[in-house]
Amino acid sequence: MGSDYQQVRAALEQAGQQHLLAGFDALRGPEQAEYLRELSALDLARVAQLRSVLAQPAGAQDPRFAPPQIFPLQRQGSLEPRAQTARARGAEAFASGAVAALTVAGGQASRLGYDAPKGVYPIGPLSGWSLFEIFARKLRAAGARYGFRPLWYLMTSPANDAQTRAYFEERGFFGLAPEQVFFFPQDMLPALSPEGLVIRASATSLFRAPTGHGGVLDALQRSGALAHAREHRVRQFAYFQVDNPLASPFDPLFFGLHLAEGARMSSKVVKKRDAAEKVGVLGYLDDKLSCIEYSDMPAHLRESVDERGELVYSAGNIAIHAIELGFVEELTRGALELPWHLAKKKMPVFDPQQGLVEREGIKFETFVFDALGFSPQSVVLEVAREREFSPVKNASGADSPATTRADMCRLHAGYAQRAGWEVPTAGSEGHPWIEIDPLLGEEPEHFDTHGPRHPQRHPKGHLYS
Ligand code: UD2
Repeated sequence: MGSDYQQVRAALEQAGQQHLLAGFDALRGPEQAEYLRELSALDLARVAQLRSVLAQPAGAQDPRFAPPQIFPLQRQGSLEPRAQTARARGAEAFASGAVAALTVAGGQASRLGYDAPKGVYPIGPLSGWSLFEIFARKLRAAGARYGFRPLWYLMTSPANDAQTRAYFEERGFFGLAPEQVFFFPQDMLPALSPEGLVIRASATSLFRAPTGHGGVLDALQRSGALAHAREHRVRQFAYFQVDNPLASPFDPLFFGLHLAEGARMSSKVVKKRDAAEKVGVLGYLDDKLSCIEYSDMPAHLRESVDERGELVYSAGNIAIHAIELGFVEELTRGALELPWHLAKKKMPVFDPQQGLVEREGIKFETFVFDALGFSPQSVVLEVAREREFSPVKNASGADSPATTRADMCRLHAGYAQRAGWEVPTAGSEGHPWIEIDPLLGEEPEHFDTHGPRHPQRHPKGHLYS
């Protein structure tokens, strides 16, 4: 055995991870070389840190949690004038080019069961436009509306980065200039067994998983995206997830309020549909704005209702944030300490004796909303679910392509009605099949000045493009 092997062996033994060399002798020469490269790249200090997280006792089961202060959807008194002023301020910020879009698209789309980057999924009810194409059109629309050239920072993962870039190339960046889109991959981390042993994915590779969307902060910094944004006079990021085609990154009200408040990170919320809905909930946790993930929320908090029978903890996180660039710079300057969240899952584990077997493993993730607690001021803006939130998560049932398409059709039918355009009659699914290109408008007011328009006839319904 060569000195590389000896070195790797010594390091693994010291870290208590020597099981990774089981079966090494049985590998052929090139495979041994490949596996040694993989093992040398393993950050054992990081692994030791993750092991210590695993050894920590679980957090308090009964957090002191209080609902957040919300800028509400139904506005009375001085709030509407405040909203008007904010809209003007947000529009000015967009026009000056100070706000760039930031999308997290590094997830594995495992619940959707889609074997490509989720952003490639054809979600347009009639157009078949992908999630990425819909967002690209929204960016172009915002650019035309406010008179600027939006930049788009798009986080991929090492597993889907090449496919994502190739897709944009093939489709001519959907009418954006290539230099408007900055792709950057997030980090991957090894998964551990419950005993803290690094898991193998095959005879020559380790099991690595994306680090959660909290990885976006580090990845912005490491990839040079943050420096690029600063050079291009970006001051704020409009953050959203790739799974929600109703997200409208450039919302003047949201950014106007965020800027007026001097907030460093702000969030949009919708009223939770019911106690069981799988969204995180925003609130003050020990006086800091936080989001408690649905799976971590104790049942008595989740189900708690007030005297009118309404949910007390109802500020559903739709994962749309305004994030100040300087805030990301500060957070990533030193060691960024977002808390780790552990995801215990059955995963395919390579065992040198038995080959691939299903075993329990643990993935380590950080969540971007945990940065809210570092922001001294934040705006929490309540928005209408039907306008801004319909995520594609599952292959069928709730939050699936079928429900998202139905929501898009209903929303667009309302816009078409407002503009006096023809709306087809509802189909058996209970909604008309209609879709409007975001380039024509994506808020009710955008349709007030439109004259009559003729749809493209589509076998299923009306596509206005
Ligand atoms: C997320 C929120 C939940 C709620 C909901 C709204 C978390 C943990 N939960 O639920 O509170 O707000 O969204 O839709 O955030 N991603 C990456 N890299 C990763 C992991 C995820 O880029 O390593 C992206 C992924 O591509 C997707 C988004 O983050 O766009 C959400 O990830 P998820 O589907 O795991 O989160 P989910 O649905 O459990």
